[in-house]
Amino acid sequence: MKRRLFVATTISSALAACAPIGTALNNNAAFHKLLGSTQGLTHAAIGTRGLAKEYRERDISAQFPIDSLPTPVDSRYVDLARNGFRDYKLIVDGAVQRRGVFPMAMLERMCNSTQITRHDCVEGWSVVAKWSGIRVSSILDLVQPRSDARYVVFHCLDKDDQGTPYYESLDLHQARHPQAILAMRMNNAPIPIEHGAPVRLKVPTQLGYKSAKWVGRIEVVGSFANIYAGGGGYWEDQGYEWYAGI
Ligand SMILES: Nc1nc2c(c(=O)[nH]1)N[C@H]1C(S)=C(S)[C@@H](COP(=O)(O)O)O[C@H]1N2
Ligand SMILES: [Mo]
Repeated sequence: MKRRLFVATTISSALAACAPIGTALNNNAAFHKLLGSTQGLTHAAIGTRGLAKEYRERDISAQFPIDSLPTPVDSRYVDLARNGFRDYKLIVDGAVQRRGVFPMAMLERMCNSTQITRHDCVEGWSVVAKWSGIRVSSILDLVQPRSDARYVVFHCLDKDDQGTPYYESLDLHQARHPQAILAMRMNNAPIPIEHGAPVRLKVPTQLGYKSAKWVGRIEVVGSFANIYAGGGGYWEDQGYEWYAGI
């Protein structure tokens, strides 16, 4: 137990110290195995209690790379975009006491949480941006997860070339982290289409792949075992860690 705690602490401080998460490290199988073996413990120890560092306006990066599956091309998304997303509605359903339908006007009224935080992509780049949005916890307070609820799944509107949609998930504790927001604004403007308009998740305490773009529906579930390949996320289904804490 003592040894595991030591290993977990060493990993978390190593990660905190290396600003861009290095590709070499992340491609290192031994590192992944180590991280996997301490995953539960690291999560319990530091995962959701700490806050990601908040930066100043002058730290905002001039460029923010685009790094994802292609922007959705289906007619639903294209029509929404053409209309400035005025007809967009966020659906929140699953293991909730009150299914939620949040039209754009309501989301805009709820948009009251701002952060300037760093985005760390697992491929080795990091950038700072300002995000404004709605705390995921505020959405959860409204729909009220049932007692069997454990995870919040974010279903996205983009698909890969096999037709598999992007998705991500957080457990309820991570979803209630004060910096976990459904962002609607990036650097003082509506989120650009290529960065996930009209609504994307921003989770600065975890690696970039958790910050799902183009969120269309949120599903609260007891287990994600039966969703797509059961890994809890598009990249997790291909072997990435579900817990992606920084
Ligand atoms: N819907 C969706 N969200 C996504 C992705 C994606 O492919 N599809 N890629 C993830 C990854 S790996 C990163 S690093 C960030 C990149 O966000 P950006 O394109 O705004 O830089 O989005 C994340 N969210
Ligand atoms: Mo990424």
